[in-house]
Amino acid sequence: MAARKTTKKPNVSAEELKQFYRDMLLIRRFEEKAGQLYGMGLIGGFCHLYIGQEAVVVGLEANTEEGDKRITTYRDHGHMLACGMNPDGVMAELTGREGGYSRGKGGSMHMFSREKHFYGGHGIVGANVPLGAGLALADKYLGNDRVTFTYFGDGAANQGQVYETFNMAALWELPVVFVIENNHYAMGTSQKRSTSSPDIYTRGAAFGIPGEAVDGMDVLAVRDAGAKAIAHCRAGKGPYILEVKTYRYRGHSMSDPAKYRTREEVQKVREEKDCIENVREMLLSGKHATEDELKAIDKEVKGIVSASADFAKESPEPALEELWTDIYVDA
Ligand SMILES: Cc1ncc(C[n+]2csc(CCOP(=O)(O)OP(=O)(O)O)c2C)c(N)n1
Ligand SMILES: [Mg+2]
Repeated sequence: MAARKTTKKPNVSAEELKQFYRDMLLIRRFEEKAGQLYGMGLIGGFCHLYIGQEAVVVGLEANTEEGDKRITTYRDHGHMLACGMNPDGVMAELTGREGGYSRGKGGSMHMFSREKHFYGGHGIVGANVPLGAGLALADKYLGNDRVTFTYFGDGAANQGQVYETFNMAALWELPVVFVIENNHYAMGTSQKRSTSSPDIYTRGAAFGIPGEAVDGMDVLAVRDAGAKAIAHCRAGKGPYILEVKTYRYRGHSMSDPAKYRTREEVQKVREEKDCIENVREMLLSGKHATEDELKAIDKEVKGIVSASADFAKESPEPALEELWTDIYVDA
């Protein structure tokens, strides 16, 4: 295996590093299981896996506080787990069961948790970006110092509504971190074929929004960039753009012929940059954890994921009457 680039003197405790390892592994194993259930026909419709991108949400969640908000796209299971939503409820929603976060009526792309301040789960590319600014506007109006994370992709970053949102967010100095998860592809279209400038983080310049790019395969780099972005927003200085350079290992969705890139390209990133392997090596080489400790974490994670799959299979399908609920708010 090729040598990995590791941060020389990481400013991180053994506990924090182990937590990162565990949280990223939970997302990866959860997504692998979701892929299996999809293959078995237990998950229907669309399903977009987050495998490869785990360091983005785990790194950014590290500095969040109670009441901070997050909103994202259809590639959303990792965000849910990272903000502490229950894997059972997420998996049951994927299988369309009553025990799911939307009582089985939302599926992969439409889950929400008021408790964890997770506002979806949105299938329309770019549409969650103005909604994220709206969440931040609510906090500004209420006069608290909460921050909203609005996640979207490199493809979405080419949409007009993103720039309308940048304008208003800057004008109103909204506490929103725009997180561009640049995995270099929008479905089968590479960034090179679709995007005039490779540095998406500079696109806030016209609105006076500061931005920076960060290595999204390095959870510590993401954590640190996130801390800076959050501090900026919490201090009332307005929005911030983080372009997180990442990579998805699986197809765009479960039905992706994967003809737009080579297996070798994917393999190379996996071997040289994988965010979980990076942390594993840091833990072992820095003697922050033993092989046995890591095995225990792997076992714990596997247990949580397989319990979530059991829960999702055993939970009943929603009753017919559920068709008439959750349409309007009860006044
Ligand atoms: C308005 C709109 N146009 C097109 C689509 C179809 N579509 C779904 S995902 C996607 C690609 C988006 O890529 P990106 O923003 O880079 O996010 P990623 O899938 O890489 O996470 C497209 C074109 C859609 N869902 N909504
Ligand atoms: Mg993309």
